[in-house]
Amino acid sequence: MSPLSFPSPAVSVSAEVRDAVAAGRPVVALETTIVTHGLPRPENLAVATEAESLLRAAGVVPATVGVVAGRPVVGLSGAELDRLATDDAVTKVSVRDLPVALARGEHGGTTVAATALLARRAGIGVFATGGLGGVHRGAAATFDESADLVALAGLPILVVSAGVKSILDVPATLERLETLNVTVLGYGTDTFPGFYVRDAGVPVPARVDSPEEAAAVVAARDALGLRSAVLLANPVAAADQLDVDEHRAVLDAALAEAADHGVTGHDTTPFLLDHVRRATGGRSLAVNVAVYRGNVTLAGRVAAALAG
Ligand code: PSU
Ligand code: MN
Repeated sequence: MSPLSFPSPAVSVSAEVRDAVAAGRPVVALETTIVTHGLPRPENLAVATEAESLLRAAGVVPATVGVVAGRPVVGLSGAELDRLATDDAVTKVSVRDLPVALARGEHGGTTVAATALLARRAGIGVFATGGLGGVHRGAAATFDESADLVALAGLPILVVSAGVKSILDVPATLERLETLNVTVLGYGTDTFPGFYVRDAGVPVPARVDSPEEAAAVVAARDALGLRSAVLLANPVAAADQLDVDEHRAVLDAALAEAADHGVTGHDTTPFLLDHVRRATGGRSLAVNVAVYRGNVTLAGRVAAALAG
């Protein structure tokens, strides 16, 4: 068994989430790096709260995950979510950061990797995010690859994501997902989505066209005893995507400016995303929110299909 999926008593699970998991009712986990580091205030809290409301309206229990004063929580209260969204001293917590955040009593927004780990510990099988982390451009020299990919290799969860942002190396990300035994499904598409745009130009290994088909793949994985994730790649609605030519031009300009300024390492992603946000007059933010809503809604439908 992967060390990532070893049962742990250290996780605080809300009564609502615990009861729903125990009764086999649909539950969807939500991450908080999108709240603490992905979206600006005050949209961050509004988007996180709306995601929970969308799930509740569909009869699904939301389980927002984060670290509050050194406590890993699955099913944050409204007050806890508010605190993560507004406190200035909140760190970005991936799996390697969890021990430090816990030992020091810190607040943390959990990445896909850390959220999936904690959600699995609480028995949750479905998780919605905006964009998964992936392989960075230039990773052959820098080794900069998100821990999200490795985490998904050892956690039997289904993650709904709009692919990965095209600031990453999309073909390399799909190659790594293959190596890591992550089952990748395109939702109503034959090509992997590029977050802001429906099509990143790389084929997906398999396509499903309904929540029930996705749920059947999860059930087959579980019947086999496989411990790896299913990634359900859900493209943004055509009406909501960034204009494809604008997207390409903005991305090229952002990459060129990053190279000009000698931006490297962990500064690269914030630099590129900030450039994209400014260059699109804030439209990238609207796309980000539309992407997230779509993924949360689809995750709720898959969770319902699995529970039913
Ligand atoms: N991609 C996005 N928005 C995000 C993230 C990724 O489009 O907010 C966040 C997610 O929480 C993801 C994390 O798990 O960044 C990946 O960070 P890193 O590449 O440092 O592992
Ligand atoms: Mn990194």
